[in-house]
Amino acid sequence: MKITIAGRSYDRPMVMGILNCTPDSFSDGGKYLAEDKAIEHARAMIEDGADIIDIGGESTRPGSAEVSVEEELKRTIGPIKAIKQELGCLVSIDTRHASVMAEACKAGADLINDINALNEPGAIEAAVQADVAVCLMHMQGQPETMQDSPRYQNIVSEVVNYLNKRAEIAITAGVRAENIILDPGFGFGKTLEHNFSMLRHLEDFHSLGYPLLVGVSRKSMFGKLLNRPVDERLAASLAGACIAAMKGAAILRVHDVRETADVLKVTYQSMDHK
Ligand code: PT1
Repeated sequence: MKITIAGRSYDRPMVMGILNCTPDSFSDGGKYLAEDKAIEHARAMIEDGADIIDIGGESTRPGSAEVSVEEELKRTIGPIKAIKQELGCLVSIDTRHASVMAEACKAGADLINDINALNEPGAIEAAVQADVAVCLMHMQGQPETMQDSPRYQNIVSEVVNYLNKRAEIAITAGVRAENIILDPGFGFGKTLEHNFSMLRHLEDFHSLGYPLLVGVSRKSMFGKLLNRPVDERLAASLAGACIAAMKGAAILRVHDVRETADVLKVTYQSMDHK
């Protein structure tokens, strides 16, 4: 599916490189060192083939506790400005907080990536005001406890219906349909079976007519299936990226940009789309 972000159009799957601006990602050398390292990492990902840099100041992995908005702003706004200025690439802000969305877009962010699908009061208004691309993701529960006992009658139809509802609500409030991207939310309140059902039936998410973003990189769905620690999930993550691309995903959110870019080029070249 053709996708346009900030006036740039793509008909092949895009690579979104993950840039964690959380203190555990960098040694504690103070704000400026952290910012330098963030830019350096972003530059390396662009050289490796990333189309978008996804900047996040709050970990949302299972078990993570919330951080304050002030802290999130401190961690993300500097890097967004610097990366836009120095690298000129597409930048995405990974946040659930309306004020972070607004500040990030003022600083130059081209995409709002919200794991909470614009549910925070003020978030829809921030997205309307910024008029940037916005990714709506499905999550059951909240990161701290979402893996305790995920439950669905029918995982695929429930997630499809939820995303459809959130897209409708956003559009009614003034978000332009062309700006909407949907994400099933792999690992967010889902068991191994739930995650693989969603991957198996990824085509069903196209019925809504929006581009899909998929984030499976290094996730515990692979760790559980293969009994591998997080630093030994590259092959599994690449298989996941290939499958998602073959099933029409528009954006892959990944840690291993260079390897994924190769996989996506081969996958795209082999696909029946031209
Ligand atoms: C995602 C995503 C994200 N994932 C979007 N944004 C994370 N749009 C952060 C595990 O099971 O998939 N889509 N932002 C990271 N979250 C997780 C969740 C990391 C689960 C790891 C797991 O290991």
